[in-house]
Amino acid sequence: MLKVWGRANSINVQKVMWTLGELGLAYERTPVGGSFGGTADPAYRAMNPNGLVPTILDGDTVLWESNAIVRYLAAKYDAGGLWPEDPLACGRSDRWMDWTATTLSPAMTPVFMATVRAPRNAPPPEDFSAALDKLSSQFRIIEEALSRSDYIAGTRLTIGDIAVGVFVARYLRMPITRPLLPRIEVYFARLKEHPAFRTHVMVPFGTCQEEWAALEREHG
Ligand SMILES: N[C@@H](CCC(=O)N[C@@H](CS)C(=O)NCC(=O)O)C(=O)O
Repeated sequence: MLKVWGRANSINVQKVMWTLGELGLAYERTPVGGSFGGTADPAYRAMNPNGLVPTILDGDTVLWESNAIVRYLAAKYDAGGLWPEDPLACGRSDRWMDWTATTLSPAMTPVFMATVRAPRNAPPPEDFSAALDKLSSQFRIIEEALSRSDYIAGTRLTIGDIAVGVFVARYLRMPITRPLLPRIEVYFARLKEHPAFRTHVMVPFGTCQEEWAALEREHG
């Protein structure tokens, strides 16, 4: 059976779990990382030299890097579905995976750390407002893309939605002020129609470091 290592509230683990759920594949997940530790163990490092989560084992194949894992699972188990077979359609979806990794994630991290991950009552960092503006401007790019199609690259869920969707779920649930983004709201509602998204991505993350740690223990 396919094995996954990673804690349930990691955004990168969530991409893999959501994909597995969409594909209906059986899996066994071990909570690793965060307060669970385990990522420095030599056995874990032998699989994933980065000491990060997620890592998967499919047969005798070990893979790390969440986007690479999503691409692998989609191409192997759902070519023509989650993995668009037409090269152009695939590129139009796949580009969002790179974009989230290189552009959206770096913009999201400081805001997420200052709100959800900050200790209770910690004052916001001085540059918080600029970080929030920068993050909002990235979400306006998604808002614009969704004026052309129901999903990020067409009429159905594809790999790009897995990468964008986890960030949308995080952005819309963080305790922050957001601009009006009506298409993203509709997109979020559409993603929530997917049972695997509800199960693996709509995981509570708490509003401060203390709550986060408690939820992590509860959810694995
Ligand atoms: N580029 C990597 C990033 C992996 C990553 O940064 N994972 C975080 C969790 S989201 C992690 O392992 N943090 C340390 C920990 O959880 O102990 C991927 O997409 O898989």
